Formats: sequence, structure tokens, C-alpha cells
Amino acid sequence: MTSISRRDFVRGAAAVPLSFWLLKYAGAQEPRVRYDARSPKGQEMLKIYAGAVKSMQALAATDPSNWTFQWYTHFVKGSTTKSAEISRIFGPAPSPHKDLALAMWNTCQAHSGQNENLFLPWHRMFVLAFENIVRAVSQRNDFTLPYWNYSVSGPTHGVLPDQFRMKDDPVFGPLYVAERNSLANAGKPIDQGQPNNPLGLQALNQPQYSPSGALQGFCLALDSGLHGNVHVLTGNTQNMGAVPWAARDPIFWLHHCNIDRLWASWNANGGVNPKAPWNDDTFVFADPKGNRVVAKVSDYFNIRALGYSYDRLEPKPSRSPFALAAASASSRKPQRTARVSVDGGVALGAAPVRVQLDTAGMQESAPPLSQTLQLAAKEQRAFLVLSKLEAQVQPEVLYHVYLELPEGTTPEKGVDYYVGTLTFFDALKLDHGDAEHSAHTGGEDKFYSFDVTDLLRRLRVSKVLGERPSVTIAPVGEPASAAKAVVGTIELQMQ
Ligand SMILES: [Cu+2]
Repeated sequence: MTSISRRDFVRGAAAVPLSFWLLKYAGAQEPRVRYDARSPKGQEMLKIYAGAVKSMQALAATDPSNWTFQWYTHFVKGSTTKSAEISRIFGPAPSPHKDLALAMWNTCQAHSGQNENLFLPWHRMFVLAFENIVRAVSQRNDFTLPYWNYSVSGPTHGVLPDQFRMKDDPVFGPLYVAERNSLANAGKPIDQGQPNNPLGLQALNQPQYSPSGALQGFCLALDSGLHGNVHVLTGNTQNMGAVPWAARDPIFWLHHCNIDRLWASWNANGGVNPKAPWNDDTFVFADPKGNRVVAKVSDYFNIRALGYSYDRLEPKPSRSPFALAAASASSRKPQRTARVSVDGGVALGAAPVRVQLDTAGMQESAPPLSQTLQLAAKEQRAFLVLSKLEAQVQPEVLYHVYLELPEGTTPEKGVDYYVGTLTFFDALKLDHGDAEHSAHTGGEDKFYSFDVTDLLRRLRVSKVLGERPSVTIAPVGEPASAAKAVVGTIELQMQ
């Protein structure tokens, strides 16, 4: 292993058991390949996986390899709390595995206000530690976790792999979960009936990792876009659709394996992981023997060094105007140009909501919108930025955002006015149970940002762009009535 100096190794050895280093690095010559779940190798792996899920569910609840112990590492189920579950499972006496549960549970990043940059590395650590456990439980050292490629075009686009829908099957039954949306468990594309393409790979266009002004950056764009869309479209709020239940479903791990593959793809296409203080953040996981493993973020930036690879990475998307312009925009500061002024934010319900962007109350000298757009420097891009999303419960639907959608146009017909897609997957406030686990802060608030430069240009040419353009937010399907979803701010920014 070349990237770890002996000194690091010795220093790390105090906290990290040797067995984990060997598991992690011994295979570094020949990376273990993770396969598409639909490939012949992937299907072989699913057989091993199904057996391991069953075995893990049958382990003692105090065992770190137990299914629920692993699920709770992401987040404890929403019907109770971490401390209640720890007392129920471990009782009052101290034990090493109780300490592990205290250190591990509710540590998912960054679904509830922590540093958003940690979303990708934390889930990579989580999936890798889990994969090691499956290998040990199944006694199949050749096991690798397959990935679910929902974005692929063709007949399997958005379709849950068959093995996850075979309720009474003697082999694959353990992969079935009832609490999914009906399309998922019926073997239909989870995005059926959705306008636009909520399973697209647009995030790969982001030139940099972290947010910069109105640009989301790769990590946030992938998290709040494709990643959240798949959660909401796959499961209900007792399952993939809500953070505290999500890792209960065996498909969770294949979803995050794919998200990990997209990160590896972005890196392979030239995307650079930043050097930042959060590179030194550490998180606790368990090895297959139930030993404590301390994982440091910067050790998880390179999959080759971690000893694995994928059978296929995604190529760089064709050079979109966004990708080209965004690279230069990232060095500029955003200019707020217009906004929606609604006290308390824009409340969403079962019907589409239409509001207007206005320059009123912006800077004293702010020119009318049409002038701003005309005067904008050639290389500037316009972004519709939506932030401060909140909901009481996850609405269980996606919301699509439009500019100047003509009154009476159904959103399905609104493709010419389409801006982007929102979810409220992590808009709920979660209590991680103690200060330490809420402590990985340092990020900014999450936000959505969509490049609307070309859309505005088209609307202007076809003379439908008003001085106070309308923004329409429309749910696809019936949102949960208790959701009370709110978009706190909507702004048009030039950058
Ligand atoms: Cu997730």
C-alpha cells in the first residue's frame, strides 16, 4: 500500500484494528470489482447478498453485524429514539458493543444540517464497512456489493431489480420489503408518469465538488437531485422515503453503491475532491468481528487505494453549455437579481402553486429584470435558487419547478418551461441524539439551484417572459397532507 506511510500506519494502528487494514488494503493489487445488479456477475452477488441479509437479521440485536444495528448506523427508526433503542437492546450494563452503538448510530451525513461535503465520504465508508460484514457473514470472500443503475436507458430504466420483488422466493425473499411505492414493487419504472428526467445524471456536469455561490457543486447536486429522487420514488415514509427508515431496505445499499459509483465516475472524468479541514473528520464503524474502526475522510477519496473498482463508470456528459459556463462562473460571486417575496415562504399543497419573481425590495438601484438580463455579461449564467426547504413529514412526491408556465397548462405538458425537480427527502429536522453527532458542521444551508440561462433566453425570444416572471411548483401525485412543505426563499441570481 503506497499511499499510507509507515508512520501513518503505526499511528492509525492505535485506533484501527489490523484486521480492518488488511481487509481494506491487502487486495490493493487486484481491485475487487462491483457489478451492475443486472449483469450475470451482479446476479450471482445478489444470491449471496440475499442469504447474508437473512443471516444478519437473525443475529443477536447487540451484534454490530446485525441488520438493524447497521440500519441504525444511518439513523434509528423514526418511531423511537436512539437512547430508547439503546436501553431496550443493551439494558443498563456497559459493554463494548453498546459503546459502539453509542458511537455509530445516527451518524449519517449530511441529512440534517451537518457539513454537506461529508455526504459522499460518509456513505462510502458506510457501504464499505457493510460490504465487509456481508463478506464475513456469507463466508464469501469474493463478494462485492452490486449497484442499481436506475439511470440506464432502455427497458430497465428506473426498474427495481426483480430479485427485490420476489416476496416468497426461498432465495431472494429476504430482499423484499412491502413498504415501497407501488411502481417499485410492481416492476415498473419508479419515474413512470414523471415529467422530465428525475433519474438523469446532470450532477456529473458540476465542475467542482463544493457549492460556490449559486452553483451547487457535485456533492450537493447529486445528494439533493438524483439521490433524493430515488429515495422518494422508491419507498414510503416507513422505508426508503424517509431518512430514519431508509437503510432498513436492502435496496438502500445498492442505491448508495450506485451513488458511490457516480462519485468515482466524476473523479475519473477529472473532478477533484477538495483539500479542506473536513478531510480530517473521522467516523466510527464496526469491522466484521465487531471491533471499532475509526475512518478518516481523506482515506476514502480514492477507490483504487481502497481496493475496489466498478465494472463501468459513467462517461463525462456531452459538453453542455452549463458545464462550460459553470466552470468560469464558479470563480464569480452571485448577484441577487429578483426574488419571490412571500412572508413565511411559499407553502405547497396538493395543487400547483404559482408565485411571482420581483425586483421590488432588492437593491435600491436594481434595474427591471429585462434590463438585468440584457446587461448581463456574456459569460454570466442565471440561476433559480430555492432554499430553506421544510416539511413536517416527507410529502412522498416529487415537485417540479417551472418558469412562466402558462395558466391551465398541465405540468406534464410543461416541458418547455421546466426548471428542475425538488424533493423534501432531508428537509425534516432530525435529532441525532447528542451534540457530538450533530457537530460536523461547517457547511452552508442546503439549497437547490438550476441554471435557467437558456430557458430565460428562449422565453424572451418567444415573448412570454414578463417583467415579473411566474414560478410554478407542482407536485406529481398526491402529497401527504400532513407534509406542510414550504420553500423558504426563491431567488433569481446571476453569476
Ligand atoms: Cu441515501
